Amino acid sequence: MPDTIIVEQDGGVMMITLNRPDVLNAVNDQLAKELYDALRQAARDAAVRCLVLTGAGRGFCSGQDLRGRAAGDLSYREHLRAAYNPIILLMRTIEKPVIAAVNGVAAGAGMSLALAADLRLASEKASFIEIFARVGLVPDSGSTYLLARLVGLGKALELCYTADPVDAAEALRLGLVNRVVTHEELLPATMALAARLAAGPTKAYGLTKRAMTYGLHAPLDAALEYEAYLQEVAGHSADHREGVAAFLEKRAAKYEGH
Ligand code: T3D
Repeated sequence: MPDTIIVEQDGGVMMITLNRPDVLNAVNDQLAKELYDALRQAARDAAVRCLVLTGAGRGFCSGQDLRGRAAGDLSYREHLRAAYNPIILLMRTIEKPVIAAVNGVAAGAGMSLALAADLRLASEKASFIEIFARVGLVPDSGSTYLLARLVGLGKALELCYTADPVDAAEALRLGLVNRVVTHEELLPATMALAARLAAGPTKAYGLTKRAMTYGLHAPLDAALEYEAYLQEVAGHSADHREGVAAFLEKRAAKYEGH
């Protein structure tokens, strides 16, 4: 049983709650491992068709546990390779929608975790801080890659140089989050969206994520070719057959995710 996260399943939705509220869900090695294991489990389990990541208490995640590193630990490079990079890669490649429900501060690698989700819903109490410069570090865990793609290079560098907090309203204006809701509405709104996505054509969603990710760094001709290839795959799915049948029969589609 994990100790630093809570894993709950509601229908096709798996919710993972980072659960070290006393330190705003700072990431220690145990949390990193438990989070990675939960994501792996979700990736393998066909019954999980959407993931939600949130934080317990008043924070989303304050990044690396600054009390957790000791002399004799792995080098920074090895630590990132071992603890963070596998989580970020898995979040970006898991072929199911991943939603971050950002309930409070998301700082440092905690902001990177939010950025690695497909969609971000934010409470009005959420804030985002590329806090690394305050402790003399480089943004990591995907922040240098993901932030500029969301808000543009100039804004991304400003946020990283200043390490100033971005509140929820500004995050929405910048395109850093998809939606801002009241604090009380955050989980209901997130779960409603997650349930809707979990009832969708999971196979097609997964391929969409793969194609979009590929398209971020591919030339147009290669992206078009890759879309055509993935459409061939989607075109043979049961969900595609069901979608067309539902249209012709004038009824709602009942997707099974394959
Ligand atoms: O391998 C490697 O190590 C490299 C990887 C690096 C990845 C990174 O994420 S580097 C960045 C690490 N994170 C930070 O520098 C953030 C540190 N936290 C803060 O600056 C502030 O806590 C916040 C701005 C996030 C929130 O401020 P505030 O005023 O709302 O809360 P607080 O009072 O500072 O924090 C509440 C408690 O949580 C407090 O403990 P206390 O005094 O009540 O016993 C605080 O010490 C603790 N806490 C918050 N963040 C961390 C933490 N404890 C350990 N590590 C933390 N990251």
